[in-house]
Amino acid sequence: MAFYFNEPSRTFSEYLLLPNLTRKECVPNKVTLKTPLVKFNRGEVPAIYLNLPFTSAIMQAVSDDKMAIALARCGGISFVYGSQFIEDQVEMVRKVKNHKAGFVLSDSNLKADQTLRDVVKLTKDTGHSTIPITENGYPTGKLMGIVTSRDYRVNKYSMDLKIEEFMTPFHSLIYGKEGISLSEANDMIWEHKLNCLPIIDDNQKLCYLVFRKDYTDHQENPLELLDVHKRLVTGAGINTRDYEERVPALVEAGADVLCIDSSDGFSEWQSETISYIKGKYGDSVKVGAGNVVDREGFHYLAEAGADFIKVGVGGGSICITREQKGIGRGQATAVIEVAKERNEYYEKTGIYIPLCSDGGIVHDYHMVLALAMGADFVMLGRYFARFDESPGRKIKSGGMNYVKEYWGEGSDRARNWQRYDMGGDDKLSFEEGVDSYVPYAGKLKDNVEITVSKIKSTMCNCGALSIQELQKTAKMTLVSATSIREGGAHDVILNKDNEYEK
Ligand code: MZP
Repeated sequence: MAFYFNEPSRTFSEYLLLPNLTRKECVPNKVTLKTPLVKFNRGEVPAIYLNLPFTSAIMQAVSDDKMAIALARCGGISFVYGSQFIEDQVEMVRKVKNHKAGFVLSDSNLKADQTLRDVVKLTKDTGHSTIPITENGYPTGKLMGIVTSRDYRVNKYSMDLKIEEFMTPFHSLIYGKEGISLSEANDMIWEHKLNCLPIIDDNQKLCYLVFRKDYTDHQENPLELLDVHKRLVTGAGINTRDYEERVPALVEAGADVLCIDSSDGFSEWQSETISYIKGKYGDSVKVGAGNVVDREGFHYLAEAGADFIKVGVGGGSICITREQKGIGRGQATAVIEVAKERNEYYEKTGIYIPLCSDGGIVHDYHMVLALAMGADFVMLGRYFARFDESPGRKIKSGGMNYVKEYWGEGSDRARNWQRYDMGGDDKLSFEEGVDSYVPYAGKLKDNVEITVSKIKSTMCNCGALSIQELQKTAKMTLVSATSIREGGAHDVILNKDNEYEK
């Protein structure tokens, strides 16, 4: 006979935290959100920590190199999506690892025989007014000069004027040599009153630009997640099909941690993939696995050697797996049960395996609930898809509102059949995700700062200065349908137009 759980599975919105004693030292700026990313033995420290408990979803519409750079700069980590050719994913990982704070790869370049018309168009298209002129027009070509808005007058010059006639030529430029530190570059910028310093290699090829405005860059990102070589940390998604080619390429490109991306991780394919990685690289390559929703799933992947385990099936905002296949579990219940198993596993073996709550986070407070229930970090798709740094297009939708594209990995658009692989053909036979829009929300950093301040504030109410303390001391209650209504503004007439000021 089938097994039945006695209780229904529940979502985050069905729970609330109760306040605990707020000690006087419980103030937001004393709260740390540092959290382990990979497993560790009792008494030891994990090889990788996150400074913020946020990871961005392994999705085409979420985690490319731009997202990975922006998130690592705030203290979290992205898993660059794996539903693309290996070389393309490797290139994205390389871009993150080669990113040097304050050192920018030029994205607006022209050749000296192009015209003022090309300059005006490029400036309009990119919004950038500093244009390096290279021999071949590529970002890393031989530097021939630079054009800025101070070099030409649109109304006075002919649009057909060649760039070589008005650019500042190489021999008049102040430049830095490759290997220069950011503080040395900034000293040159200040000494020579520059807005931008090009950095070149021994062959005069352009490497980077350093801008005056990026001077305070590092100070503004104190939680930046860096490896031992001071490069940004990034993850990468893999699948259970082409791992023998993909994993070595990603490791070679410098990915710090991998994660098997699958809608159902309780499978022998996941175990085989982990075995391959651990057999080839030992513990030097870290790999997360998932997704699971119960004790057995967790135990299986823990024994298989996963470095962290992702929890969640069917709760993603773009996910229709539950409707299509009748598989899944309310996200809160899944996290609570898997966390119990993880804690028991830790008691028995002395190995602490971090848990990631993946999908279904709608409100910022859901993140605190997930952490309090035992997750060490959360994975977010919809949340990050709304920002400037996500790969989806920003589109105007009626009135003044903007939206961004957000599509599921199981949608016809992403066609990530490996994520839904049942060992059959290499195709997606039916959709498990939708193609959608999310409201545009601006810059990642601005939004993450607000979310973090909400989380810290809640933790202070709960009397917890760290995630670990929150997990030990949180008190939670289920809420009734009617008490949910009580939680929002109710029984008042909202003053939307500031009537009283008129
Ligand atoms: P959310 O943050 O948008 O609610 O959920 C993101 C998560 O949904 C991803 O991390 C992934 O686990 C899952 N996902 C991605 N694509 C699909 C799909 O097409 C999906 N069904 O469920």
